[in-house]
Amino acid sequence: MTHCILIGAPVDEGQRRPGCLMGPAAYRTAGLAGTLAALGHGVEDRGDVQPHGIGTETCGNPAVHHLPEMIAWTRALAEAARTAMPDGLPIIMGGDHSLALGTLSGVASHAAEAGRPLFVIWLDAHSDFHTVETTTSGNLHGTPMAYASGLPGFAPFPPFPAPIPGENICMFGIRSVDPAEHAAMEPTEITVNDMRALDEHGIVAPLRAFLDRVRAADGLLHVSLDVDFLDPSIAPAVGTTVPGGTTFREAHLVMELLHESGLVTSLDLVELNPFLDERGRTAKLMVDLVASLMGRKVFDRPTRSYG
Ligand code: 6HN
Ligand code: MN
Ligand code: MN
Ligand code: MN
Repeated sequence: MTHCILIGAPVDEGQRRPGCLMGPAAYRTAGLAGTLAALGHGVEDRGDVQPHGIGTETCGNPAVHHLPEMIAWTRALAEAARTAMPDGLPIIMGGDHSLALGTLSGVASHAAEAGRPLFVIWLDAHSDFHTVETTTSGNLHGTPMAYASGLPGFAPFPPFPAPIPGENICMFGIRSVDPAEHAAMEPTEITVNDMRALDEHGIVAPLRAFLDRVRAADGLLHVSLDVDFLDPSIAPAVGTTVPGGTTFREAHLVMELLHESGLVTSLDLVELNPFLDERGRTAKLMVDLVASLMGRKVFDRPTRSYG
């Protein structure tokens, strides 16, 4: 049994399609807390985080919008994640992916304090490896993985507390990378399992290989699940749909393997835009994926195969 700590992060300022701020309410409406409790877990809902002390910071890239708001969100969410870590498994209900600027900061601070290495699994159509300087959309939800890697180009933000080495980062589902992101990732040791690689090798072998490394290093493992990891045909409630995403079973299988590993120590649920949903189906799918991550089985005894 795990103590699950739900944290609402109604962040909408990292992109331009209003609606992600309704995400936390949609997860509550779709029954996330009850689903976790039914699996035997403890559940505590700490409510929604709010940004405080929004400043007047600016940067040299005119495309960037809502910079002071994002810096305030980053501080507030870093604190919420850092203080939740010793108490259980934080599940951050977003909110767009810029919230990970904060949650990764908080989790990295905690890992440094605990003297354990931090590993990240990034489940996304996108690599989110822009800096404040390179983003052409100006949407800061496209930046958290570069921030957490300690890249320069985040000047108005607080320095990332304990940059995560590329060897400790593994991406799955990738199928949209901008040229500047590609150039920035090129010299790193980040494992990018793009959809081409998953088509050829499947998702199991690369995921198991990474989990083995987390276990060997006694690492903490943060999972960041972007709705657009999933194919838009099963998960329409997202502003940045990209065709050719993971299937229903591929996504559940990732969650089931993560559960069996017993290694996950924090989770972001990001980019759900309930305004774009169809009768709550994407919110419900995301809740069901969390259920698989937290131990719901397709069948509750070993599967027998008949040959
Ligand atoms: N996400 N690379 C594009 C941009 O605008 O920088 C898309 C970013 C998507 C962000 O997946 O959270
Ligand atoms: Mn993302
Ligand atoms: Mn994405
Ligand atoms: Mn390359």
